[in-house]
Amino acid sequence: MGYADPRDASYIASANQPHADTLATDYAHLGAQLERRGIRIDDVTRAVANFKVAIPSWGVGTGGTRFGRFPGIGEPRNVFEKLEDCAVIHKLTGATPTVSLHLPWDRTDDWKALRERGATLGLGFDAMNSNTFQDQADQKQSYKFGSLTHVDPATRAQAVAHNIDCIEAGKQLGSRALTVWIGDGANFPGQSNLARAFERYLESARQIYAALPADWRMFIEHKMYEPAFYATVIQDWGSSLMAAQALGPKAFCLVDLGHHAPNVNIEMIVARLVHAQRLGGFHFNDSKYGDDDLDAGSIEPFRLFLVFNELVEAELAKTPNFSPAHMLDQSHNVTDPIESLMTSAIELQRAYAQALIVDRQALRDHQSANDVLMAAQTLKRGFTTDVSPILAQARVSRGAAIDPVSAYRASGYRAECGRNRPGKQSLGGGII
Ligand code: RM4
Ligand code: MN
Ligand code: MN
Repeated sequence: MGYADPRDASYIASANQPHADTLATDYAHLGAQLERRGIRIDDVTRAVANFKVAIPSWGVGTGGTRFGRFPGIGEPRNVFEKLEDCAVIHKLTGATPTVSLHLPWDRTDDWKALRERGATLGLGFDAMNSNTFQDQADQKQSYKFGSLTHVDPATRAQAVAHNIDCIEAGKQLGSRALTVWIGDGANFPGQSNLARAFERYLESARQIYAALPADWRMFIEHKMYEPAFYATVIQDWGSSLMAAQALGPKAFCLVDLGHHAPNVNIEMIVARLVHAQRLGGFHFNDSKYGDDDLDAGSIEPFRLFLVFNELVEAELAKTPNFSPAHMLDQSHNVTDPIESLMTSAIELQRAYAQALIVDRQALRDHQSANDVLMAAQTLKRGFTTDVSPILAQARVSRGAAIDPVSAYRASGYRAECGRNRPGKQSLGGGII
């Protein structure tokens, strides 16, 4: 099988060629349809083309579950190889110009070289993620019983120092945010003093916050359970918001869609955090039961649309301090991670486009008149419109692919990685 670099502009242009006429027809048809609703299709396309989402560095390797992991072909073996894969995703979708790193997983002794390689590939660096939910070989104190909230001050100090390290590395990469998710909590009632653990969290988080450069933000990520199965210290948006408000104006809440109980109304959480001006950003993914980390929009696309509906409302309301970071946080256990990440980035753009084409004036009028049925129908009409031609046209405007997955498959990139990345792949269980 031949190989063509899918990041090459002329490769993408030739892959687009057979689809160009169909796209022009479909786009014109949708344009006429939207015009009857008073919407200019090119405005929507432009907004979609400007939509960006960060790729999680840990998402380009094949994931697993606690029962095992089935490695894929040619997985990246270090952060430099991860960047290569991220560049494929970005060049083919035009939607993912940044990468979010996780330390120590992505540690390198040359941050400058990494930043330069990123720049060459057209990639920058989004939020840095700290990891105090696993022990590393060279570490003095164990996180078995917690990190930022541990009862032992030495363990808390070590966890704080690691977060400050992440900020230092991020500064060299041009990142401007730190995401803190801790697994701290209890597996049994009585194991931990629930009130004191939160106080210890605030005390540790204050030290991290103090190390943030002036133009950085700190994202506090809540999660209901796992690995703590009885009580997690930062378990929901209430604790997250209290912590953000206690820390100061650079602290924000991060909503990972998979970190809630099934059926929780996430779009309402988004609306409340927008109101509090503390919505820092998202880890997008999808789930059926828990923190499943499935591809965004693959299980509950309507929920994703409703989240984007709140974001569009916030944009239109010109909410102060509103610039949520968009990041994916997924684990690809049975698909090619590059294909899943491209598809997921596009699903976010789809939800955004669907929300943009909602007739807002009609919606307001129906809401004011208490016309429940028409309000619901007006909102849903955005969701039921096939906006695919807008998404494809937005990609074309960025020099990206009309059909990213088929262009990627035809390039032979994965097989080429299989040849260029020999060596033993990890066979251990777990999410990494
Ligand atoms: C957690 C959480 C964090 C991610 C880790 C790998 O469940 O979602 O954001 O860094 O997983
Ligand atoms: Mn997450
Ligand atoms: Mn998670």
